[in-house]
Amino acid sequence: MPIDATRPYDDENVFAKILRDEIPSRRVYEDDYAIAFHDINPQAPTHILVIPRGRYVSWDDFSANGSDAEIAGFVRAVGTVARAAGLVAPGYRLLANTGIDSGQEVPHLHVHLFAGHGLGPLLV
Ligand code: D5M
Repeated sequence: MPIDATRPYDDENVFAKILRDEIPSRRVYEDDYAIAFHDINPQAPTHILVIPRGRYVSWDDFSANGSDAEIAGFVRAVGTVARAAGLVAPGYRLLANTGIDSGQEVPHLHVHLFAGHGLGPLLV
């Protein structure tokens, strides 16, 4: 069920639990601002999710209310994950579903990092 990007933060959402290590994930990266882990239902040969450590529902919430340090740290983390995975030369795609019409399901900001042969044209 898609979520409303303007709702308040829910500390029981699945990514909050992953951040607290209450449920397992296949982590590939972590620093002071972000963690990254493999998507449980991959839509591409490589499908990694990068999330901020802070309590932000969506891209909208984060871009409006995140500190400059959090925003810079998160953006750098996304790039670091892609570089560490060797994805810069072959290429990759980033996506941040935001709110109901996008189909966002988990109410903690996440950037999808897709890579691998055959991503195809961007579909909207
Ligand atoms: O994407 C939410 C994404 O989150 C979707 O691709 C599945 C993924 N997901 C959901 N639960 C988990 C766990 N436990 N581990 C890893 N990945 C998970 P959205 O943009 O909200 O539609």
